[in-house]
Amino acid sequence: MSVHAKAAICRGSDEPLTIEDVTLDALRPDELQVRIVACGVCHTDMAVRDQQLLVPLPAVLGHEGAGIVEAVGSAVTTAKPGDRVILSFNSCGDCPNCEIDAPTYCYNFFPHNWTGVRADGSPTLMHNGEKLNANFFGQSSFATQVISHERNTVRVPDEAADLPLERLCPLGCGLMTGAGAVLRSMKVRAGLPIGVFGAGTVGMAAIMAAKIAGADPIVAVDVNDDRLAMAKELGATHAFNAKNDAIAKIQELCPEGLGYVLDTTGLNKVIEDAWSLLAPKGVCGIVGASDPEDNLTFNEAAFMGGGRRVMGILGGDSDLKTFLPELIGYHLEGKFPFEKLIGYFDFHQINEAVAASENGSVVKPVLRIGAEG
Ligand code: CXF
Ligand code: ZN
Repeated sequence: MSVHAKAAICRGSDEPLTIEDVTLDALRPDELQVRIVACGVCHTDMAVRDQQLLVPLPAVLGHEGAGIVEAVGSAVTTAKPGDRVILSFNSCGDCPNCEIDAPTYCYNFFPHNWTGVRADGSPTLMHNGEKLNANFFGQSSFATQVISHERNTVRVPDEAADLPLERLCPLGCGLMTGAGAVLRSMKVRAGLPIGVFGAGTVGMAAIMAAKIAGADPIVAVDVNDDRLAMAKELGATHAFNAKNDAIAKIQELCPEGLGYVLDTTGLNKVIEDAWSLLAPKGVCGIVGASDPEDNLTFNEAAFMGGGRRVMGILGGDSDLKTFLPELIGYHLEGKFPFEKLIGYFDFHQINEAVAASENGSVVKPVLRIGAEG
């Protein structure tokens, strides 16, 4: 029997998203049917809408879904109907990086996440009797029902039974990316200074994680004073407005240099300035999406002489099945209060939610798509 659903269809930057009727394909053995309760809005959704990221359109986007499992394929063992799950990116499970539990760098990331169809080329969604691009990050969660895969579906641990899915959903992208950059990719050491450039979801998650790691001082840099105030609430010991001599102020605060800098802006000038602040053996992590034409320039002597490193980071090196429960654990202990970033919208307000993300009025918009109970 076909499963019918409502999904927000994206046709490009000239048109608003529209919620329309769609039909799900039959489940494959390693797939799950999930009834979506909520989904976060991430800048990567807009990058596809604007075709900076070439997922084919029209398509159903959304990659921070959370919901309740309705049905599972014959080979699925990690979740069963009725389970509460968080959805994240998909990966192949067989390549050299998946083998070492580094799936964000899956050799086959593209076919498993960004082609609009399954890795074998088959569609997961139909619209008016025709194939509709979906399977975005193995989910396409701007929809009431989705197909996900065993590898990108994480069961919510029982200890978190009281936490609403509408709060947990952004763990699957922005939050794990920022926290993972600090805790997993750069492995920030207690007592060393860190600078975080850009105070959006990723930067704020990095600041909370830097506090968990014991970094000191924790310096936030942004152009928006309200964001800087929030960064201080979440763990930044210092916050400087980039328009107001932030680099000189950081040099004054940490004359020996910073152990770590993390760029979430993707802007060349910001990355080069941040890199110039590093102490010997300092690490510059880059998570911000940049212009594909951009190249960075570093002084080679300072790079080699001080043993400095520049590290590209995808998804915070998150291994989903271990890292998402770890982050939920910090949240339950009160150390990862990411609920402060979230603003809620009803599903039909999806275009308002996208606007709120783009104009910066809400750090992490989350769409309420279905009831939890
Ligand atoms: C992604 C990039 C690839 C790994 C998971 C997170 N970012 C999405 O916005
Ligand atoms: Zn994302």
